[in-house]
Amino acid sequence: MVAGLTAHPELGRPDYSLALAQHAAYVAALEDCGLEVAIYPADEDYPDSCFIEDVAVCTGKFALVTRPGAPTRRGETAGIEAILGRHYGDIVVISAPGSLEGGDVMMVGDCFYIGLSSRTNAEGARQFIAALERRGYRGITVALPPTLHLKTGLSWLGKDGREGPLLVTEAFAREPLFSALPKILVDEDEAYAANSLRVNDAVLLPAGYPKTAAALRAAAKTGGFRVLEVDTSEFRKLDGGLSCLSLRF
Ligand code: CIR
Repeated sequence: MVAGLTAHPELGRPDYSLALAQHAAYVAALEDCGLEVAIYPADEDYPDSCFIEDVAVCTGKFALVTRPGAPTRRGETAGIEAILGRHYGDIVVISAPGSLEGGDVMMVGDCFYIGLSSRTNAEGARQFIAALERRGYRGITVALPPTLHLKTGLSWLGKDGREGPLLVTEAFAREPLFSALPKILVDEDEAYAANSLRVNDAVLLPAGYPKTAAALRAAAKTGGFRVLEVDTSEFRKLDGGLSCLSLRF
């Protein structure tokens, strides 16, 4: 993973041992939230393959195998269909010239928001929306401010399609599509914390973002969740966050 893509080389090269320890703590946090976690072996040919969220989207009714927009990541999908086949009978695969990465997909109940980014193009989104609509879901594309993925800038903290706040940076909060959702704003200097993760009764938040942690703890009192901080500093150096490291279903 130390050779993964990054738009922030100034953050330095990841410390591999520390990354492994952080990954183990992340798995433990997911288990603490009541999840059963399956861990797949590293694919040494693809340093970004630890960011497994980008190669698939798991819905309640079907799974999608994506076609990553980053050329160096395209081969990561090779093994994913067999893995998804253990859990899903219905699998859709994005085909060329479409591209889509799971980091651009945010699920809010039966509606999937799809960011159009340098990794996800209109054709990839069109194929995904067609698959969603055939199964009774909705898909909506979102134009993005300059960023890697949609979920780089926001996370929906609701559960089971029920109302919940959007944890969001100022730049993403201006998007009219999200005007009806209650929001918890993330300060620009803590923007990385916008990629947090609601799992059952908990919100996982990257460690080291005190203003966002305080805002979430305040929201937790009425929001019906607890806040768990998980350190992902080494994955941040590769532009990866909490959601990127797993597929949840
Ligand atoms: C990449 O640039 O593709 C990886 N280094 C980081 C991917 C992060 N994935 C995500 O936000 N879903």
